[in-house]
Amino acid sequence: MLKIYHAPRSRSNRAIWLLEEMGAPYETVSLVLGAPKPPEFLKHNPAETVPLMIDGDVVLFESITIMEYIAATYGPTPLALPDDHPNHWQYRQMLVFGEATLAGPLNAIIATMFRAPDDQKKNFTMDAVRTGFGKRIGVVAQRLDEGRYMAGDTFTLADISVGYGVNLAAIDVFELKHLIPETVLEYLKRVVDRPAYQRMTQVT
Ligand SMILES: N[C@@H](CCC(=O)N[C@@H](CS)C(=O)NCC(=O)O)C(=O)O
Repeated sequence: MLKIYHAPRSRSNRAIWLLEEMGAPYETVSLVLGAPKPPEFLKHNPAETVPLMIDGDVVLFESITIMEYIAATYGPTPLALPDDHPNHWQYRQMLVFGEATLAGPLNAIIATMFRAPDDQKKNFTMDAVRTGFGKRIGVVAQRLDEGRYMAGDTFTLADISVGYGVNLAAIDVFELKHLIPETVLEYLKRVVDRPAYQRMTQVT
């Protein structure tokens, strides 16, 4: 059975959220972020980042690729827009954007806040990431001028990708929430209210 190495609130949420949306079978191995990883995990992902997925011979450790694999292997699903869909390229772009441009840079804020010495917690990188986030969230707001979701009026993998990033940024301690436009906060509520998201939050 498809196995996800999962730490609650980490990017493994994306994989489990999608599996719950699709009703596909899976099992999890619980991890704690920041704690030592088991040897079989390190063998497959020396970067030590979560998630890791193992499905037979297929081993993947990028959350967006894991979602694409799940949709392709356990679909078809309307959550993945096919190549000939008019919104396909917008869908693909926002799927990548959610991690590469939106959530990825937030790792610098998390590491600095929780791991930097006190005299290094306020630095150029923190300011640069915050300023960058303020611009990048504008892309999400612009998409919502065009439709209810990131690739039109239907919920797709791109919303799991971007929704995870917005939800992470909205955690009060990161001091980014004030940069998120009201329309994006309403969008966030729409996506996290989904029953599959709620079931995902119960997975430990
Ligand atoms: N691009 C990767 C990023 C993975 C990532 O940064 N995961 C975080 C948890 S959400 C992590 O493992 N952080 C610990 C670390 O970087 O050492 C993905 O989307 O899967």
